[in-house]
Amino acid sequence: MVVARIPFISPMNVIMKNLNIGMIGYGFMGRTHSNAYSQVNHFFPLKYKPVLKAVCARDAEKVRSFADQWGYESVETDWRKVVERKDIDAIDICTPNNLHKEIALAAAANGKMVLCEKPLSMNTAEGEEMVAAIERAGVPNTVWYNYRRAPAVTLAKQLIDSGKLGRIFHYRANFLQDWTISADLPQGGAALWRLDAAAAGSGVTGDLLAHCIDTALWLNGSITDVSAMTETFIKERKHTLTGQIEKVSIDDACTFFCHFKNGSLGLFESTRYARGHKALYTLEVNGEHASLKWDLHDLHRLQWFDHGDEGIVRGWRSVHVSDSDQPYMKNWWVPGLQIGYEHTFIHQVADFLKALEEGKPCSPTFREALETQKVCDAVISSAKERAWKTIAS
Ligand code: 4PW
Repeated sequence: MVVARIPFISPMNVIMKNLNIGMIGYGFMGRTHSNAYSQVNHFFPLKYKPVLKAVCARDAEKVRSFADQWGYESVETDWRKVVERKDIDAIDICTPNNLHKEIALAAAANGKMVLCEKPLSMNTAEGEEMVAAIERAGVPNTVWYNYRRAPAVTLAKQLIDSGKLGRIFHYRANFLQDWTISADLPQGGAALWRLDAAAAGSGVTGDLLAHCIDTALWLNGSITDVSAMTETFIKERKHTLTGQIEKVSIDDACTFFCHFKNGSLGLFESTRYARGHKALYTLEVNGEHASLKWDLHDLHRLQWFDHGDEGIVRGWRSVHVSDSDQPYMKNWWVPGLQIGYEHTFIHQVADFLKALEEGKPCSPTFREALETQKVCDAVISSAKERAWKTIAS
């Protein structure tokens, strides 16, 4: 790892070491990550300071303009150069999913830390190769499953781990959108790679349910088997790259049931055809003593029902997660004030840098994210074969 020789003092009086970031890809996620790197040291006392060293994309003019806007020191148009650069410590993979494996393997071979956008890979086989390469190289790694780090979701984890819910019976989650309903929308190319199976691997399963699965595995433990159905509502779309009408091979919608190892039942639904819903991620956990609910559109609130409350006032409580003893909140404003979606990414960078400082892994690591990939693969093959599928351990 190359670390700058000259330390400087942060506003929080911590001696800092530069951590030079080389980001590959610069779309929507490139912006969320760049913002996180820029903001993190203003709010979290950390030894490491991310430096926006290089950003890489094929279009030289567009990547230069992105670099100027976000303050990257240099640009590259070939990702292989970035992973080989001696002045880069960490590679951030923000490309479409079909490039994750190749870049991660090359980054690991060059001894770089790797932060990879979700889902980890196109499929389990690729994910296994990535885990092996990263672990062989022994480089710090993480996958950007950001919703774990919404303060109310992290609080849900604390409540479940404390045993307050008791035995868990049910876990259910939805991720609903409506942006692909028009049959005129093409597939493929820069903005629409999520609709192209060759670039994305799958549709809503890898893009949206992967988030729900990651959170579920974190909150409620392993999934043992799944039964799924998928649908592709629009069967053909023009492909942006070829100009031809081509078959659509992604899943537009997916619903699945599952068993968790702890004996609870899971129900998950995702679609890009729920008219009126733009990005509605909701989850609910029902336990013996208590239940909790969370909704991305009201991300600061955790709905909480405690059966132990006195009968005459027993009911659902809406907990506004903004007090300084609640997860991440002491680093922000004064109690009662809110933060938002972009902060989940800042929290992930803060946790990654803290883990680096302490020589610990930052969850979800590649190995942990591989578990989500296995569930996604089982879901897709269950739907295809109309059969229950066991998750390979
Ligand atoms: O990762 C997901 C994206 O691909 C996001 O969390 C939401 O859904 C917003 O855009 C898509």
